[in-house]
Amino acid sequence: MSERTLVLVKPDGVSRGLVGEVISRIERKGLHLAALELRTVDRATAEQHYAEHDGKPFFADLVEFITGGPLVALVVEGTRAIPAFRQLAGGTDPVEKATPGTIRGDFGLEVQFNLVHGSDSPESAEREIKLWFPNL
Ligand code: DAT
Ligand code: MG
Repeated sequence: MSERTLVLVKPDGVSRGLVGEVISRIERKGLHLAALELRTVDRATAEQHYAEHDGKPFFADLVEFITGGPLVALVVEGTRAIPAFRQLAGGTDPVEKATPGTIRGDFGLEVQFNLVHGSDSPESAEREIKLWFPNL
């Protein structure tokens, strides 16, 4: 059954010129793009997006980072799109958890600068797609 997930190419991915690489991997996996936009996000949206991490020691840096430059927001669609993109992205820590062959494993070094976001559950995907693309 087809489902949708919210993907971000975070500001580090944009500044490093990896937007095409990420989109290429999404398309080669067989997933489809349902929405795509380059945008610089405000603090309120960033805080809502990462609300589950409010209060954690890295929260302030995370919001600072994600609002610090343009990012690319996408809605990606396809069979098992949510776990499929998480698989493409690799684990949160690009060195300790993400394996080579994944986006983070191939291009990331630091946890904070791990290049991409992908919704982690159907509930998160619904919430995040509403936040980023309210008209979709
Ligand atoms: P993911 O992005 O794999 O879903 P997450 O939801 O646990 O990971 O965390 C959201 C983001 O917060 C993550 O992509 C990078 C940052 N982050 C997580 N844990 C961190 C830590 N220990 N130190 C610094 N940044 C962290
Ligand atoms: Mg997460």
